[in-house]
Amino acid sequence: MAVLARSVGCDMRMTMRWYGTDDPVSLEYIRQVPVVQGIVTALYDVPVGEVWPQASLRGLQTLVEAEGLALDVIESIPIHDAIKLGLPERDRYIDAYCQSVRHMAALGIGVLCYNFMPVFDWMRTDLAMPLADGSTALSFHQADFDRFDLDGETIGLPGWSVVYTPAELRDLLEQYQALSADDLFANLVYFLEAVTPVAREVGVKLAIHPDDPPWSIFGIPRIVSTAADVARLLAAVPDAHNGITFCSGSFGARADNDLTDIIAQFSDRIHFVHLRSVKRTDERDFHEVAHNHGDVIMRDVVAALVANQVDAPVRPDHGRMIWGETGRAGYGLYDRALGAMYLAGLCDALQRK
Ligand SMILES: [Mn+2]
Repeated sequence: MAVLARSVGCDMRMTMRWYGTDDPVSLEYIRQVPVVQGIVTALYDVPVGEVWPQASLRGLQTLVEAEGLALDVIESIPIHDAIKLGLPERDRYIDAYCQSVRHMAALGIGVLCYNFMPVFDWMRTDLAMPLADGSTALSFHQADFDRFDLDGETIGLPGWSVVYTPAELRDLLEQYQALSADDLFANLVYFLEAVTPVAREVGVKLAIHPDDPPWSIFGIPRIVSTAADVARLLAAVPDAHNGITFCSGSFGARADNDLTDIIAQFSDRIHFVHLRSVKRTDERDFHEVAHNHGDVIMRDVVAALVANQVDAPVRPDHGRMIWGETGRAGYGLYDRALGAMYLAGLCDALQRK
């Protein structure tokens, strides 16, 4: 009996995010998703700003490789607030960042997804919005967000209560509210002008993640929300190692972002791809949906990736919670596995002539 090779004809390097040994979704389960070859992960116990020890990264890589998978992408090494705020001590943290980049490169890990969003690297107002089919998904509704009370005794923001105390949050927001978008952009360019030469030297592709959601919240600046933002950033530091993560869900939360145009325009600077869909219900309202539903037309997105020969690992981004699964919001196994299969299927079909 003939054995079929996996995904004949599809060049899409499929990966899944894994949150380390505490993740309820194990590597043993991820490897059973037949199209997945690589893992996206991070060290979660290193304080922000410190060097990631190469031995710890190697330990992570060993666990991944023991399951027959490859550690393809680091998502992400967090950037210290001193760098984002442009404080005098930022150079020390940038040096540490460069050292972490060298350590991942020494292990052959070639892609680094990171973000430069102040305070919150994602925001939703509901982590388990019920959908019509009985599944749940993450959602953002501006009116709910606007009701959030910054002077409250507790942080009512879903997902952030354990990260900041209310006093810490107010203090941090005040510091960022004093920055203009151009100030924040200048701080990002300063960071990239130091890190990109190291990335080039050691062969690591930097892939900044767009803002999520792609508009300003709490009056703090956002600088990676649109195609124009991306164009400005890539032109400011023109080295090919300074690239982006194309996240269809983040860009797709704005109707004025043309996803296939963004892919075509920046194809040689897209170093990592997140694929998920959103349903936009108002200008500043959306919820996440299955990979084949909603306002992100995934066939068109995958077709654009294929047509423009984007050479980057892909992962299904957030999934819904289905079949009674519980766990980390957006990062259950089942719906991400369905997504991975759908995405790889699209790619297979589109690549066959
Ligand atoms: Mn994403």
